[in-house]
Amino acid sequence: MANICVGEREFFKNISQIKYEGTQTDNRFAYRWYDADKVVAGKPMKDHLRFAVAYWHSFCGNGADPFGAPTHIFPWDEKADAIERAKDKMDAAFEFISKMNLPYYCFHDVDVIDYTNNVAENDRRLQTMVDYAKQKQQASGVKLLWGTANLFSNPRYMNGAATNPDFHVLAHAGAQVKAALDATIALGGENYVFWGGREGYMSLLNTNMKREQEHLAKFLHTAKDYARRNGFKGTFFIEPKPCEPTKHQYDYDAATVLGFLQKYDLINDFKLNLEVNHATLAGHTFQHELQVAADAGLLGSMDANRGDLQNGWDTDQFPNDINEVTEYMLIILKAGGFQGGGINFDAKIRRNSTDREDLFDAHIGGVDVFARALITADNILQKSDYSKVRDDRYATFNSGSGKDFEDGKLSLEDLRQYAIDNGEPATISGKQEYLENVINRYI
Ligand code: XLS
Ligand code: NI
Ligand code: NI
Repeated sequence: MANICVGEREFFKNISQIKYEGTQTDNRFAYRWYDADKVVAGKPMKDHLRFAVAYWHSFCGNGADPFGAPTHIFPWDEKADAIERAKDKMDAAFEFISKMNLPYYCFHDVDVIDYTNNVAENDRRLQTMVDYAKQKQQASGVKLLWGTANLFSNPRYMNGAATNPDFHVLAHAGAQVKAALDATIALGGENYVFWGGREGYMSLLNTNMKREQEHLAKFLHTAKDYARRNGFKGTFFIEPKPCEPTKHQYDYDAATVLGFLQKYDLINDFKLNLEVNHATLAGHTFQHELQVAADAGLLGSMDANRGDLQNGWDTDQFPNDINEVTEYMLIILKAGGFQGGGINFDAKIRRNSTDREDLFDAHIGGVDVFARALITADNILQKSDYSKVRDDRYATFNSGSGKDFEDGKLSLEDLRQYAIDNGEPATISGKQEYLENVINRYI
């Protein structure tokens, strides 16, 4: 439960704290499904979901796109002095998050304070804002789910950060990560994210892919060692994405990152932060990415959003499809939840969603769809034969020759003999439509 935390100016006027009112309420500014302390599948909903608000989309994203100027004109962006402006923005952020009654936030260094091209000055600026954030966290009870460094917006990163062919640029990335780690540690951040938007290539003609990937691994080791030496106990997350802004990003998808972490001996410190719209950009469902991570024991956290089914871009819309999200929650519940992370709304309201209250509608919808999906998925697992239908498909491996095969006891000749002895297999249904109906039945 967050304490409402309004700064000198109230930015979201006439909206009080969002509370659970149940499905019958007519109040638009209420949760219909998210009842934070209600116990589902053995623990309170808030402990399953661990919602976070993303600083960048909600308080920095101004609606500008490659074809047009900003449409979201923020009152917290008015003052001339960078620190004063940053404090107003932080007041707005904590007012919003505490009014939403959500437990966490996430930020990039440059979301919190504008950076210059002077490393020492940037460190000072961030430190000032860390001190301010500490007060805000304490007053509101809102915590930092993860911090990160933006290694993609500054023009110096146009050829990559840790994978830049110029060591000089890599060193600047190191300076930035050091400061962002210091900030995360100082604020009690529970995790730290690496998303490598420019860690990839635009053309292989000018790229030594092997060397760049080795640099990336070395960079991650260096950052990890620094953070551990300085007391960081949390988890490092890699956030996969196949492309955009680069043509090809090295952290393409969950399976690619898994291989990378194994190859470079990073698997014990790093887990995955998966994002819905990144999965679909990679040509996967989000369920696929979740399952790959869960099976590898790497399901760390998720960035919640959705893409556009027609154009396939990284549109970062707020999640609202209950069928889809129920399928996510089935996998997350079966995996035993997130390892260290939670659900960060890496989503933005549309360019033409220009009312201040639109940000509330967006987050309320996102929170409720996950809460409802959690309840639905738990019901499916408790009350339906969903798990049994799936398990039963593999029943022939539970005993006899199937079990022997799993145990590595059968040769190819043994398989041949079994085929001869047992004739043609019977046809067995995969039951997909039935299982799809089960999902709908419990929604
Ligand atoms: C961009 C990413 C980014 C990361 C944090 O597509 O989702 O926002 O989550 O750097
Ligand atoms: Ni993204
Ligand atoms: Ni993201």
